[in-house]
Amino acid sequence: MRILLTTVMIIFSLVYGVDALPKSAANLPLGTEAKPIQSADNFIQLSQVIDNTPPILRNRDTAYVQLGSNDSVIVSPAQIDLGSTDDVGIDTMLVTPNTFTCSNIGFNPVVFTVRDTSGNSSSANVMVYVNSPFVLTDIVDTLEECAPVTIQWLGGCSGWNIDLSLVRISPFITQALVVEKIANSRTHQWQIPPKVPEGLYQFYVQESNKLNWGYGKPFYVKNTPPTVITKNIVLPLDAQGVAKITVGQIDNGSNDICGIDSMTVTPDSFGCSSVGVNTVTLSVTDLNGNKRIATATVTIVDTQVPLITAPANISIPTDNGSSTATNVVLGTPVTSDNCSIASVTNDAPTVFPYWSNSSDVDSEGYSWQYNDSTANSDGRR
Ligand SMILES: [Ca+2]
Ligand SMILES: [Ca+2]
Ligand SMILES: [Ca+2]
Repeated sequence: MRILLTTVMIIFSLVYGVDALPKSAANLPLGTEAKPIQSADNFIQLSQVIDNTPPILRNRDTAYVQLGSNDSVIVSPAQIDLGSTDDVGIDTMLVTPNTFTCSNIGFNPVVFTVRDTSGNSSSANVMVYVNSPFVLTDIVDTLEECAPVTIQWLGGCSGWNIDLSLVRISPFITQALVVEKIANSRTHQWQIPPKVPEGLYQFYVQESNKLNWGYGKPFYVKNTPPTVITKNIVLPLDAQGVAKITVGQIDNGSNDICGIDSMTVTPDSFGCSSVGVNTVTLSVTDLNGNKRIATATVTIVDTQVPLITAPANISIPTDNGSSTATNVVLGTPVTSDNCSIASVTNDAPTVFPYWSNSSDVDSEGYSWQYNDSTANSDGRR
């Protein structure tokens, strides 16, 4: 009978394999290794090997994770495991704790546990580094100085204090040009500051605990000179023969997005020699030191006519034996003008006829003519 059973089991094993051993062997506890062994007396025995060996851990010392858009993250065992093994089989892997939020920014100790199918387990202390990096959304490739810009970023936790910096990356400088502190926001309206040198920049966002940061896409800051608008003017010389202009008389609304630092006009002073059309240059400099010029015309006019007061009438005797007079000294007229004297002339002859009364003098007398340097004239008898 025993021989018969043995024969049946050997045949059974050969045909169906170990898994198909009789029910009493197949239902051995999980992790039990069952194999047929032939003993000296030709009997089949069932040998049980109990799994007392815990899994062999292979894991990271530190796992780095980022908070999601809901400001939390669940760490999976796969983010820590590097291929842990077990002689029989792994049943479960656990990370405890496995859920992190904004209050866990930085290093967090966790326990990584691997359990085999027999209930043996191995554990390791692991650090989970939680951060919430900023991802700045793209902005345009080029921004003009002083241009308004909307900066938006993902990441970070609500309520964080943010340092927003404008960083020049080419030509490289080590310091952020501008730092603004922003509370509790993921968007910020800003303006490219004035006096920013042209170059490649990027925005840099950093949370005040310095653990979380993010860069935006590089963009070029371009400086542009002002828009210069002029107007032409007509200007009279004053009583001293001088005309001065100010930038306000030539400027016709020049502007710059950053604001204007200074305006000059040259030349700004005119004299009698400038009567006519003159070209002036208006130069406008913005707050960033960018300069642009434009010209205008200043037409100088001399509206002040010269004044002449003829010398007093004179009565002289005729030359001896003659009815005329020669070598008459007429005197000097009194003249005035804002510009210089071009000429003082009279139409008196060298030989004066005889006039018997003053009415002849009034009707027949001679005139003085005075011309100023700007071609104005005055005449007096
Ligand atoms: Ca095991
Ligand atoms: Ca400008
Ligand atoms: Ca004059």
